[in-house]
Amino acid sequence: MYDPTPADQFTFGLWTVGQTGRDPFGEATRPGFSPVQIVQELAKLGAYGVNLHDNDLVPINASAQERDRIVSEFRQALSDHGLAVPMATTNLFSDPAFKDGAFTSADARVRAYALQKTMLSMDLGAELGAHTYVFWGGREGTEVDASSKLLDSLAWFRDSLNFLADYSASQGYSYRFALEPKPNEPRGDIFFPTAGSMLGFIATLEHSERFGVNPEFAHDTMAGLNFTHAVAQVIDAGKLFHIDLNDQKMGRFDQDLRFGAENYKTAFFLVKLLEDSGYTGPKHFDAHALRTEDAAGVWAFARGCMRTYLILKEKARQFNEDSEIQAALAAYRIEDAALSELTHSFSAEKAQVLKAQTFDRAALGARGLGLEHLDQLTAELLLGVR
Ligand code: 3MF
Ligand code: MG
Ligand code: MG
Ligand code: MG
Repeated sequence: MYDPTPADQFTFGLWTVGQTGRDPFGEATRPGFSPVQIVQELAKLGAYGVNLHDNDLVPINASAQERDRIVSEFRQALSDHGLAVPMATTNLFSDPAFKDGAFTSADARVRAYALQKTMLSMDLGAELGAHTYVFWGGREGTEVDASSKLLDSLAWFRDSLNFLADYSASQGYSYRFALEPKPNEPRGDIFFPTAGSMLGFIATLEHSERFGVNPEFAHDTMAGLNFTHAVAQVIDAGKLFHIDLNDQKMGRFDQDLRFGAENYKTAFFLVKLLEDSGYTGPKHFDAHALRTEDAAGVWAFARGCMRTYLILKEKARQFNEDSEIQAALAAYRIEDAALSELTHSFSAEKAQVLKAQTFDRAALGARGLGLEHLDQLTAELLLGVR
């Protein structure tokens, strides 16, 4: 039980299980794996696919011949092991050229290079069968606002995304674009820190229907925000194009912990939201094993991400079928057909009737909602005693 299969649509990045334990204060603690080894191992574990940045697969200084050899070896491994590449993205953050941003650099040459690099990476992703293209603007931000580029940066970013959506269409690619917000790390202040700010920006794009959000559990959590609430808003906007699952202690550095490692309850409500709302896209684990781990620990990490998702999915099913929990929910929510009819859309008559209505304000305020009981039932379900 709880063994994943490709039908569960779990994916990992080459950069996630390939991470070697290097951090800003210390060297690698394990050698990592080649892309082909990663494909083999993920297939064994029951994953659906593997995602990549251009330079996770092809080194930034590879010759055209090297590139073709690496890509054809990788494609062979994918087809041998039945793994998909549903999402691709560009590394616009590692190279020093991007130290002050890619699409929002104040240097027109850097902005042009970022566009060129992204087009080539979109070609690579399309060759591997990707349908989702992610933009994480890790270096799009500032430390020094005396640089006076805030409004220009927004315009440059918009121009770049408009350009790339047209490029995609001109090539006949099927891409939908998913913009990934993050509030901090690695810049002092990153542009578009939240899902809501991405949604606002998307509405200003020429082909906004091609653009959605790629929210990440750790990103909202590091800022003390409620990730499940952010995802609900993205779903409501019809913009949940992709999702990055992991975990994080609030207020700490970017930890990228195993999914469900830290915040069981939030993870549960997130899985329940995804399952109940009928999200059918891939569930991507953007996380890595702890620095303490060797190769075996990396695969224990990967297996753990998927198992925890499936366990929480089963808990969500139990929650929906638990008669005591459902009774508590029914008691919490008061339905009134006549009032709902009055309030769900405006008419002058309805406004008049509503203005004349009397409400027992004291009784509304005095009513106990039963949420302690409901929350305890949920806790007992999650702790395995129901
Ligand atoms: C950083 C991230 C990124 C993005 C990736 C695109 C390196 O915190 O989350 O991972 O997810 O660049 O998917
Ligand atoms: Mg992240
Ligand atoms: Mg990270
Ligand atoms: Mg991410």
